[in-house]
Amino acid sequence: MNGTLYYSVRMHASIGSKHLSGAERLVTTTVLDRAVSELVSRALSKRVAPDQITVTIDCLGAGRPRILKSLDVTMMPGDDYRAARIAASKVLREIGVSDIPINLALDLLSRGAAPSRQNMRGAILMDGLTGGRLEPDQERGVRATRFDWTPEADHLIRTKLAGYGLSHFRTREALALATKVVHGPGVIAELCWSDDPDYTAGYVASRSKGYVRFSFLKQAGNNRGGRVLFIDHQMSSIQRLVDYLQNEAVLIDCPDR
Ligand code: WAQ
Ligand code: MG
Repeated sequence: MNGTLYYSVRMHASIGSKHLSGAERLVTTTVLDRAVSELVSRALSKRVAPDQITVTIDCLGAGRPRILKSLDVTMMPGDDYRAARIAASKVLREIGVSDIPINLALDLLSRGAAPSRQNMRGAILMDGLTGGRLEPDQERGVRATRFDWTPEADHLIRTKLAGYGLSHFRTREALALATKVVHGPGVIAELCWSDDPDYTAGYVASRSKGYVRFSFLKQAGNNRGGRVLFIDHQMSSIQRLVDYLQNEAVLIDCPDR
């Protein structure tokens, strides 16, 4: 063996042409088969059985991934999603996002952000000043891949989040994704809530404020959700950001190590 090899593992499950679930991992050879089987179990854990599960494995070679420290988590409790959206807007404004993009983002995520009014599979890239859409494909969006916790941090973050009463895999994965994306070139902030009707939590993330988590950013039973990355108006190369989100391998470490 010539050093540790890293693999990107992506799972996508669908029913007909409809997206059902997806997830990504970044692991070394020794845990590759376990990562694959965990992702397949995930695809099978939905209430409906998928028609198709695609698992794509790409060997990224022996280059060491970039290491980023996890964002700190701040909890914003409260079960009124309207109040939470106002509070989330305030956080975004403090980070430097303008009102037009904030309101547009909330509106798009509430109604299904794709032109077909479906949820998108990836994220919207939005100009943080004008609200202009910057992602190359507005139906699909841009998916962040090639990120994961380091094996040590994966263990620590489970314990740490469990201390806040947060044991769902979604929180751990969203925190890793948010940590990667807010370090992308030109990214000011991210807004996200799940498209899963049973999962009402969401967050605003940024390098300065960390991961600000709201228990309710939508009503229970609502199946609309998504992700918006707010981009610096001065950012000249969206392609550089897309390349970072899709291709740069990033491992997330815990802050207190
Ligand atoms: N890259 C970019 N966008 C994505 C990705 C990705 N890898 N995965 C999902 N999305 C987009 C897509 O539009 C989905 O419809 C939307 O995000 C929501 O995805 O407890 O579970 O997997 O603190 O439903 C946030 C709160 C949960 C977690 C987010 O997202 C917590 C969540 P879901
Ligand atoms: Mg989902």
